[in-house]
Amino acid sequence: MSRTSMQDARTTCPYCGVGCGVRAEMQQGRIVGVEGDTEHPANHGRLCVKGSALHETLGKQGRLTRPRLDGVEVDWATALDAVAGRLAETQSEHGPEALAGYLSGQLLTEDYYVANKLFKGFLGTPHLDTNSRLCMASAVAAYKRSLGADAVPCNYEDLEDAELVVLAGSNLAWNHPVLFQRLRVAKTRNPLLRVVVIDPRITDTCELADLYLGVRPGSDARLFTGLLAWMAERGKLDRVYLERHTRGLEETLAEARQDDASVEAIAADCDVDPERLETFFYWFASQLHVVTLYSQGINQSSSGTDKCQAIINCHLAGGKIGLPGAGPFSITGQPNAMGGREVGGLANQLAAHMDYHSPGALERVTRFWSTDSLVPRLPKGPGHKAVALFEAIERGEIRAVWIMATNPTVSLPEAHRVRAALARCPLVIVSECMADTDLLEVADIVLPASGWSEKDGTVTNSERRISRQRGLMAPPGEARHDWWIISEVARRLGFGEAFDYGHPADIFVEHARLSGFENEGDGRRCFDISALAGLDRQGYDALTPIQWPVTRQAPQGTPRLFEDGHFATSDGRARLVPVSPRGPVQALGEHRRFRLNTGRVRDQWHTMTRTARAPRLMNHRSEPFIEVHPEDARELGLADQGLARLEGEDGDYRGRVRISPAQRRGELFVPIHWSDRFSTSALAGALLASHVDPLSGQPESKHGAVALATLPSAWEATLVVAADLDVGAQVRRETGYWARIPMAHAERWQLAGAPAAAERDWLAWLAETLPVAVSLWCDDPADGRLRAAGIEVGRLRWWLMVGPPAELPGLAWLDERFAEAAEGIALEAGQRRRILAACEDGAADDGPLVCSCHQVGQGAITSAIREGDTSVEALGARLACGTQCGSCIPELKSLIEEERAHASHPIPDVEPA
Ligand SMILES: Nc1nc2c(c(=O)[nH]1)N[C@H]1C(S)=C(S)[C@@H](COP(=O)(O)OP(=O)(O)OC[C@H]3O[C@@H](n4cnc5c(=O)[nH]c(N)nc54)[C@H](O)[C@@H]3O)O[C@H]1N2
Ligand SMILES: Nc1nc2c(c(=O)[nH]1)N[C@H]1C(S)=C(S)[C@@H](COP(=O)(O)OP(=O)(O)OC[C@H]3O[C@@H](n4cnc5c(=O)[nH]c(N)nc54)[C@H](O)[C@@H]3O)O[C@H]1N2
Ligand code: SF4
Ligand SMILES: [Mo]
Repeated sequence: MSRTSMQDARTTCPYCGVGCGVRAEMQQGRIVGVEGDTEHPANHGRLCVKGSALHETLGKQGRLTRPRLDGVEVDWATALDAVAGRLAETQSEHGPEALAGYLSGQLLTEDYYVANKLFKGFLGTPHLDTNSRLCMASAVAAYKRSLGADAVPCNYEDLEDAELVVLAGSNLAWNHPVLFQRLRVAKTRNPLLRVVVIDPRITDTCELADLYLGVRPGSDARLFTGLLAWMAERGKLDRVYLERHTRGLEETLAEARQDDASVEAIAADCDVDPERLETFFYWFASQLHVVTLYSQGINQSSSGTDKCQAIINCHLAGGKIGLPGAGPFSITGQPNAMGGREVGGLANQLAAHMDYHSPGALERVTRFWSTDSLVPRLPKGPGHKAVALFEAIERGEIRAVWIMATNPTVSLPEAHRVRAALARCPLVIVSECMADTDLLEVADIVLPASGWSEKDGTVTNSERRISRQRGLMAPPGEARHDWWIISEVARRLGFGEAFDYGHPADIFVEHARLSGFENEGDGRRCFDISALAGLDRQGYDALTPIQWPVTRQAPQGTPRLFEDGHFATSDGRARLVPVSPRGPVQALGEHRRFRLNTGRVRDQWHTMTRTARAPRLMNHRSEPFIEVHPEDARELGLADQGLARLEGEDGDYRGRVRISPAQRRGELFVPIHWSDRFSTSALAGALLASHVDPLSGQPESKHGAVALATLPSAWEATLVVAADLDVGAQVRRETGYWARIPMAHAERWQLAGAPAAAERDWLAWLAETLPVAVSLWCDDPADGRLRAAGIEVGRLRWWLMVGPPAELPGLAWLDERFAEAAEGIALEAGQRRRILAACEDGAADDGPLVCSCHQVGQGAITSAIREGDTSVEALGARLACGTQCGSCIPELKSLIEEERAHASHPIPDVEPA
C-alpha cells in the first residue's frame, strides 16, 4: 500500500475521555488503518490498544440498517411518524411528565444539544437524564458546590508539571492509557515526580506508584478529611490563600476534627499502614504542585459528592489549585461526558451550564429558543435522575422513554428490575448502531443510528478540550445521524422552525451562541464558547482542538481555570464544605458477606458492542471473571480458572475464578462488560442495589454485597464454529454456563454443564446443535475427554473439545483454517490429520495474550526472558511487545519479576530503577 494512494483524515477517538486525535487511512471510502495524530495536544501521536484497533471494529456486519416498528422493519417515514405520533399521544393523554429521554456521554455535543432542546424546551418534560449520572454526577456536584461551576480546573500538562500526582480510585493504566503513558514519560523526565495510588485493588496503575495505599473500600472521605486535619495540625494550610479566595474553612476543619485525627486512627479506619499513610500526608502537605486525579473509585458511591469534596477541600486548603501542576482533577470517562454536561443533559440542568434555579435562566433560555411563531414550554424544575427515572417508569408514571447510545439494561444497578420496568413501559424508543443488544429486546421502536467514522460533530475531553469527530465514511444501509433523527421527529411534532438544522455546524453555532447569551457581569457562566459562534461550515470542519472557555478575551481557549483565585461562585470565593465520612449503604450480611467491586478491563469498552468486534481485543480477558483473594479461594475450595457464582441484590453472576493476591481479603472484583449477548449471566449491574448519593443521584456501583460459591459443573467444552453457522440459540440453552468469544474468522463458545444424572450423549447433542455432521472423532471414555470436528467438502466447519479449558491449544492455527474454509479452500491432507490437535506438528502454544497490539503471547515472552531479555526494552526489541501503546508494560514487568522469582539461576536486574 503506498501512502500516496491514500487520503488521510483527522478525527477523534470515540472511547475514553482522554480524547485522542486519530488519523485515519482511507482507501476507496473505507478506513483501512488508524494512527495517533501527532498534532493533537491530548495524545501527541499516541494511541492505546483500543484506539489502535478502531478500524477493526467497523463494517456493516452486525449493524442496524433499517428502522423497526413493533418488531417489523419499516421505512424511515413510517418510523418517524410513529415516534412523533406516539410521543404526542402520550403527552396529550398523560401530560408532558409522562415522557422521558435517557441520553449518553457517547453522543456528540450536537446530538445532545438537539435532544435536550426537544425534551426540555419543546416537549416540556424535565425528565431527561444521561448515563453520565452513573459516571460523573458526583464530580459535577462537588465542583459546582465548591468552585461554583462544573469546571475542571486542570489540563493534561499539569500531570507533567506536578511534583506529586495522586491517583484516587482510578485505574489509569487501563482506562486512560494514553494519559498513563504521558505520566510515565513525565516521571522519566522528572525523577522527583512522585505518584501515589489509592485503590483497594493492586492494579496495573501501581506500576508507576512510589506509594500505594490499599484502602478499605469506601474509606476515601475519611482519608482526605484526615489529611485536612493533619495539615491544619502541622501548620501546613495556606492561610493567605484561604483568607483571600475561600470560605468555609472553620466549619470544615471543625467537622474534620470530629473524628480522631491521629494518623493511627485514620489508618485503622482506612485499613492501611500508618507509616505509609503519614508518608502520603507528608508528601501532600509539603508539595505545592499536587494533582489529585480521581475517577469511579471516588464517584460511584452513595457519598461520592462528599468524597470529591474532601479532595477539593485539601487542595483549597493548601492553595494547590489554579497553578501549573496543581488541582483536583476529575478525569472523565466517556468521550463526551463533558460535552453532555455543557449542553445541560443532566436532569437537574437546563442548558449551557444554567440550572433551573440560576437567576433568570428559565426566562433567558425560553427567549433564546423562541422562534417567531413558537414559544418553548420549559418545565419549571429539575426532573428525575437516572435511577429515579427508571423507578418512575416502573411505577407507570413515565409511559414513553427514548433511549439513545446507552444500555440501561446492563449498566444500571438492579439491571433485571430495569429490564422488567422497560418491558412494561408502553413506549420504548431506542436509537442504536448495533443490531443485537440486550436493550433492543424491550424496544418498541428501534432507530438505526450512524456511528463513529460516519457521524460529524464535536466532543469535549477531560481537560475541556473540544475536538472534531469527522464523518469519513457513509453509514451502512439506512442508518442516520442522531441529530437528524431527533430533528425529524421535532419537525413532525410541529417544531420544524426551531429544529431547522441542515448540518451539525448549524447546531454547534447555536450552542456556542447560547453559551454566550446574556453571559456577562457578576453571575457569568464559566462555560462560554461564544467566540466560536461565528464559525461557518468550513471553519467548523477545520476546527482544531481548543479548550473552553473560548471568548473574545480568550480566543485561543483557556488551558487552566481559576489562576487568579477568582471562582465561579456568587462572591468569587471557593467553598470548603464540611464532610462527615460515611461508609457504603450496601451492607454485608451473613450470607452476602463479600464486598463487591466492579470496573473495567484494559481491552473492552462497556457493553462490548464495539470492542468485541475486534477479535484481538477479546484475547486479553475472554470470559467474564471473578477476582478472588487466594485465602478466600482456599477457604471456599475455588480453583483458579474454575467456575464460580455470585449472588447479589437482583440476580446472579457466573464467571471464571481468577485467584489474585491483588485483591484484599473478603473483597471481589468483576468486570462490567459482559451482557446477555456474551454470557449466561454476567451482569455486574444485577448484583448491585440502587442506592444513590443524595446530592448527585449517582449510584453506588463500587460497593455491592454478594455471596460467592463454586459453580459445580460436570463437564467443560470448547466449541469453535465457522462465522456463518449460527448456533447461538441452541447453545444458549445450556443452562450451566456459556460464553461467546468472537474470533477473526470463527466464533468460540466456552460451555459448562450442570452435573447431570445421565452421561451426556455428545453425538446426539452435536447432531441437534450443528448442521454439519461429525467428520473426525477421538475420545477417551475413561476421563470423558473428547475432540471432534465437522468438515464439509474438505472445509473445516466446526471443532469441539470436551475437557478442561486449560488443555485448550492456541486457536490461531484453527482460526486460519476457518479463514481458508470461508474462502472455499479445502484442508490439505496434513492439515486434516492435525485438526483435532489444532496445531502444526511440534508447534508451541503461545499461552494467554499479553500484548494486544502485536499479538504476543505469554509463552514467547517467558521464553525470551529465560534467554536473557530481562528488560521491557529488550523484550520490545526482540518481540515488539509493549512498543506500540505500552499498556502491557506493567504485565511485561510482572512477568520479568515472576521469572526472576522462579528462576533456578538468578536473572540479572537490568530494569531501570
Ligand atoms: N478499557 C476501558 N477504558 C475505559 C472504559 C472502558 O469501558 N474500558 N470506560 C471509560 C469510562 S466511561 C469511565 S467512567 C472510566 C472509568 O475509569 P476508572 O475509574 O479508572 O475505572 P474503574 O475500573 O471503574 O474503577 C477505577 C478503580 O476504582 C477502584 N475502587 C473501587 N472502590 C474504591 C474505593 O472505595 N476507593 C478507591 N480509592 N478506589 C476504589 C477500583 O478497584 C478500580 O481499580 O474509564 C473510561 N475508560
Ligand atoms: N456495576 C457498574 N456499573 C456501571 C459502571 C461501573 O463501574 N460498575 N460504570 C458506569 C459508567 S461510568 C458508565 S459510563 C456506564 C456505561 O454504560 P452504557 O452507556 O450503558 O454502555 P455502552 O456499551 O457504552 O452503551 C452505549 C450504546 O450505544 C451504542 N452507540 C455507540 N455509538 C452510538 C451513537 O453514536 N449513537 C447511538 N444512538 N448509539 C450509539 C453502542 O452500540 C451501545 O449499545 O456504565 C455504568 N455502569
Ligand atoms: S486513551 Fe485510548 S481509548 Fe482513550 S481516547 Fe486515547 S486511544 Fe482512545
Ligand atoms: Mo463512565
